[in-house]
Amino acid sequence: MTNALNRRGFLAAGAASAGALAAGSAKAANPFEPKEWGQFLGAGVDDEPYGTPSEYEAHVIRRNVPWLTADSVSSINFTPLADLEGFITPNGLHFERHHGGRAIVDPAEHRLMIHGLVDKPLVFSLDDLKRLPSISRFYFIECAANGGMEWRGAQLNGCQFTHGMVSCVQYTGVKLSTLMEMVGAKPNGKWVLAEGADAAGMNRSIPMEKIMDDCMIAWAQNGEALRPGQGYPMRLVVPGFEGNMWVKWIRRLEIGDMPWFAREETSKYTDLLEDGRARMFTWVQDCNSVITRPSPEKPWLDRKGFHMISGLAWSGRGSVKGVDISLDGGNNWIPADLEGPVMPKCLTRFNLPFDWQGQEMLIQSRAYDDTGYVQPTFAQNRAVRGVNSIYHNNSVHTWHIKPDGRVENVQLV
Ligand SMILES: Nc1nc2c(c(=O)[nH]1)N[C@H]1C(S)=C(S)[C@@H](COP(=O)(O)O)O[C@H]1N2
Ligand SMILES: [Mo]
Repeated sequence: MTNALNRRGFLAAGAASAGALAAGSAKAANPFEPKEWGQFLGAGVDDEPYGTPSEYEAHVIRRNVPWLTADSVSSINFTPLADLEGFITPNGLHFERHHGGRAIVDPAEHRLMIHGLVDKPLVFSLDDLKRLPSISRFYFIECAANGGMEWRGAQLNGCQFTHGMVSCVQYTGVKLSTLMEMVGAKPNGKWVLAEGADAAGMNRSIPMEKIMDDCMIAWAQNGEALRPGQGYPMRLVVPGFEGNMWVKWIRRLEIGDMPWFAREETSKYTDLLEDGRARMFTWVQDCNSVITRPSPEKPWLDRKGFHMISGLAWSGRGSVKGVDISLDGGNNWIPADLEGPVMPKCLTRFNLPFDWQGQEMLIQSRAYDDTGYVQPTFAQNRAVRGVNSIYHNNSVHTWHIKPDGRVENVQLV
């Protein structure tokens, strides 16, 4: 029933499609004809002290949706998932979500204070933190509103907009358990209020259990200092939990015996149900996935034959265990290959070689994690949640592949 290929079949189909390219493309009639760049000396090594992408990659940028928010200061931009390879998000393409704009913080003047139910309140500079034992870990971060526009129906034509509020980098920083040990957090200190130094003064209550488990104060991502948009000089990393709790430009951690819900963002980050009640404390980002190629941005226009169906899966509860692909709107499923390393609370790439002969298809990916949780359909999510939600949409997503190779965002009811 399918044209999914095993490794051997893919090699045969791949060879055929490479041959067809050389013969069929007029532009590349003689690929060995001398080119300008082979005849003149290039720029020297002092030309660009901090490297930037090729000018031919100028379309690979973050984008925002102007009608989504009242202004661009309290707004969001999206990672161009369709153009990325592997599972790491380059720093310049990491999505940004600010409530009060991007703060420019001088690290020499910035401090992190830890106080409240502690034996010894402490104030740390960036240099103080960097002297402590540090770790480097790969984690995804996802805004709770990722996919939120899709609750009532297919909206924007592109996986950048349907799923681009997720990014994944390697963070370097100090474990919060180390800092809690230094200040001597008291046994009745069950909650931690995290507060940012930006104009929004973002703050969230986080259970001490999570803080001690795997939270970090990070000062670097992907090997270099955090970018200003990601909270330079330091941010809170709350692996697997909604992005809103990952306070940027973090300046204060207060330890208390009760949460501060009434005065902070938790009251806003809830999911309004049909009957008017709200679903709260939905901190974990449940298992989710998206096919990034083909997608509206990466249509299969150019040719029939071998293609790679490729995408990203993640789970805030642990590791991605598997991803199944449907080519017929969810009736039949084929297991995709996971591309290692597969790490907990981290993006995982999946691939499925495919021989496309111009057939119309409704393609979907459905991920499951190592807790046994399976990504639900829109119908399953709506049965429990209704359509008033903004947050936490992890429904199985559908791309409609047209006979001419164009790809459209659709929803099946
Ligand atoms: N201080 C501060 N921290 C913040 C925010 C903010 O506006 N101010 N936005 C939060 C939200 S809603 C999200 S989704 C993440 C986004 O992190 P990013 O901009 O690095 O992608 O940061 C969180 N931390
Ligand atoms: Mo967010």
